[in-house]
Amino acid sequence: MKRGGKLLVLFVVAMLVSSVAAFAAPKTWVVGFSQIGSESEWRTANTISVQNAFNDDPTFILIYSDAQQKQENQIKALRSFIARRVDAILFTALVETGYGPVLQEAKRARIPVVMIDRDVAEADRSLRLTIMGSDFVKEGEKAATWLAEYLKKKGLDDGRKTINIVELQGTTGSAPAIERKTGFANVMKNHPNWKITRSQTGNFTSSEGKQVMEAFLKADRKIDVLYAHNDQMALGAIQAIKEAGLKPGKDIIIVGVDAVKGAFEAMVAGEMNCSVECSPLLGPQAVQAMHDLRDGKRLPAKIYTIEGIFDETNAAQALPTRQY
Ligand code: GYE
Repeated sequence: MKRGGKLLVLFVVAMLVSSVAAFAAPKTWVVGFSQIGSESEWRTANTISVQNAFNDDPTFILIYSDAQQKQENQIKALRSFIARRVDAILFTALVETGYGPVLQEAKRARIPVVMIDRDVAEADRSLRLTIMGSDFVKEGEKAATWLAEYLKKKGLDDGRKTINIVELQGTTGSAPAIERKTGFANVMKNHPNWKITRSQTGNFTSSEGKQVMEAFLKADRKIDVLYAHNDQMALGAIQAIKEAGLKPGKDIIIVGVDAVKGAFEAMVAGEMNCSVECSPLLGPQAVQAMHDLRDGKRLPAKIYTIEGIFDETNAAQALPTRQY
C-alpha cells in the first residue's frame, strides 16, 4: 500500500477508536447531596463515606449541602439543586414529613431523588426512587431481643417483677426515632412486666442525652435499663449516670444503636452493655446506585445494609477492626 493509503487507514482506525471511546465514556453527572447535619459520630462517618466515594469516581461531581438540623435549610438546598438542573439528588430527610411540595418540584423537573439513610413518610414515597440504608424497625427489635436474653442469662427477669426502662428517643418525627421505638415495642409485647417509665427525645446528641438522663434520674432512680436510639445519647447519659453516683452498665443496663467507636470503648470499659450495628458507610452503595441510574437500570425499591450486633462478649475483639 502507498504511504498515503496507509495514513488514511490509520486515520480511519483512530477515528473509530476515539468515537467508540467517546460513546463508552459515561457522561459526567452532577449529584446534589442534602445532608442533615453533624449531630453524631455516625453522621460524620456517613458524610465522609459519601464524599470519599464520589471523589474517588471522576465521572461524578458531588455538591454537598449541610442543613444543620433545619428542615427549611434542606428544602432550600433541594430547590437550589433543582434550579441548577443537577442530574440526580441524594437526600437524607431530617424528619419524615414536610417535603411533599419540593419533591413534586424535583419530579416535575425530571430529577431523580434517591434517599439515603432516612426516608420520607409513606405518603411521599412515590416521589422518590428508592431508599438505601438500614432497617430501623429491625434494629429496635434486635435491641429488645438482646435485652431479653441478657436479663435471662443474668437471672434478672423472672417474668413478674417489673423491669423499669427509660428511653432516649432520636429526633422527633425522624424515621430512625419512629422505627426504633416501634421495633422495641414489638418485642416488648412478649414481656408484659417490662415498662417504659420515661421516654423523651435527646435529639440524637450526646449533650441532650446527658441532660435528659439527668432529668430522668432526678425524677426517679428506679431505672433498670436505658434504651437509647443511638450511641451518642447513651454516651452522654453514661456521664449523667456517673455524676449521679451510679455505675453505668451495672446499676443500669445500657443498650444503644449504631456501634460507633465510642460505644465500643464504653463496652470494653464495662460502662455500656450492647450496641446494635447501624452502618453509616453508605458511600459506595450510593455511587453504585447513581451508576445504575445513569446506565438506565431499574433500582430496587429498598437497598438494605447488612448489619450485626455487639456486646460485652465480643466488643474488645471487634474494636481494632472498626472503621467508624
Ligand atoms: O443512628 C444517629 C444519627 O439516621 C441512622 O442518625 C441515622 C441516625 C443514627 O444521628 O446516630
